[in-house]
Amino acid sequence: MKKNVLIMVFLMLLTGINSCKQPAEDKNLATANQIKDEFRISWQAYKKYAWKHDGLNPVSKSWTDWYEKSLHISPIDAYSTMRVMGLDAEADEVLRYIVDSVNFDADIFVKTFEVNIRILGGLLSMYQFTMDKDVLAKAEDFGRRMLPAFESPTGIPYYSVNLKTGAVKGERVNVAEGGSYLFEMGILSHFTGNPVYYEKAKRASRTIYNHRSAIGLIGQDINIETGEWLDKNSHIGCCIDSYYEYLYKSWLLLGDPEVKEIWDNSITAINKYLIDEHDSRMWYAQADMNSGEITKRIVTLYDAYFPAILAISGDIPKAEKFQESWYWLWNKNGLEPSVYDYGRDSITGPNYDLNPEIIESAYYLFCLTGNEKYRQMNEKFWNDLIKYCKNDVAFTSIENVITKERKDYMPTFFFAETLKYFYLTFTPEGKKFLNNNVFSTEAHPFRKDLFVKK
Ligand code: DMJ
Repeated sequence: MKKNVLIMVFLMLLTGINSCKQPAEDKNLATANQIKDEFRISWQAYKKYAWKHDGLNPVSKSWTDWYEKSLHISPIDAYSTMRVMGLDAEADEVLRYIVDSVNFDADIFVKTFEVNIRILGGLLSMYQFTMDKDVLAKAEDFGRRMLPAFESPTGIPYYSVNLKTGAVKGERVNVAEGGSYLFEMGILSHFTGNPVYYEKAKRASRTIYNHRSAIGLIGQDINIETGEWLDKNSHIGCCIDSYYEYLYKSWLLLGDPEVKEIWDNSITAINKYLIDEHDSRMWYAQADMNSGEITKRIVTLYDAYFPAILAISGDIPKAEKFQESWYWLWNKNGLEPSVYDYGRDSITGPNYDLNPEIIESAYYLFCLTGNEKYRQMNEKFWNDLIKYCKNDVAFTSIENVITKERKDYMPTFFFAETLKYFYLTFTPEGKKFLNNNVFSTEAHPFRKDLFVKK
């Protein structure tokens, strides 16, 4: 009898101890499962209302194609998230569809930058998950169709290229459009053994770097035929962002020391001239590339990728400080506006299009600092998305973060990036995943162990 009582007390104590630890872990797992369920629901809506098209319009329950012919961007972008979430049946269906039914021999002009990060990046990541030679052949076919864009006098690609004829258009590009190819084209060269892709990408990035000012800053827009700067505003945000992102990430994955040197010199100039403490918050301002004088105290929500880059490149203090500013901005309205003038405390672009950057940075900071507050940030962002952006079939972009008026579009990066970073924040494998992979700017993950050892 006495023995039974002792066993019972012991069991009660054990349950008590567990119940102190378990609820937080259970809650995180439940959130990860909820995110996965929401992915599945949105994917079903895409399949029901937009299958074979580029994107879903969740309010009108219809579809959008970017060009005269569909490029199947949603499934290509969604694939790697399906694999990360273990949605293997959905992933296999996409794989079969892309291999058997998709053909890029289309007489259409496509935006070189966008198809690189979404289509080429998506296909390369599909290849990495499957090692299916047919997928690599698709990726190489697509990469080959992009190459004519790089035949400009400076080596910086034209704004758009015709996938069938190789004709090109658009001499004015911003630096993100002109210099964000090192990663995907480097991976394509690595997988195919053909160096031409990386060489073209590197020439483009190097040309941009070589046009830097005496104080080491670059501008925003450039003429790719003459190399003349058409917009001399220097910043880290929208329209320059992934140029910087790919300097560091490409070095991390592919190990080219010349690219690391460009990154090191660039980040030194960025931190020297663009950091702007304003109302006790830290921002990166816009400045004249020649004088370094601040020209605008404006940020775009794309700039929120920068805490993630600062964090993986080792500058945790600045990453944390900058992320705090974004968290503050999000909490003003419960979603973040696309353009914010922090100098005047005024929203100048009120839309929010389900963008991932602030969520991506919270995920990186959670993994790299271990601080629970970053997971809580993503919990807050997730709950706000559920509250303001979810409708009866999927999620939709927001016209105005103050009124919460809705648009009728779910961008393809919502599948590729936003839901992936949310999920990885809450699943127990999330930290290890960041440690073992480098994400493209579209969040397609690539395993470090398959590439160059530095
Ligand atoms: C994505 O398509 C990519 O991350 C790109 O580099 C810029 N941002 C969008 C999502 O906001």
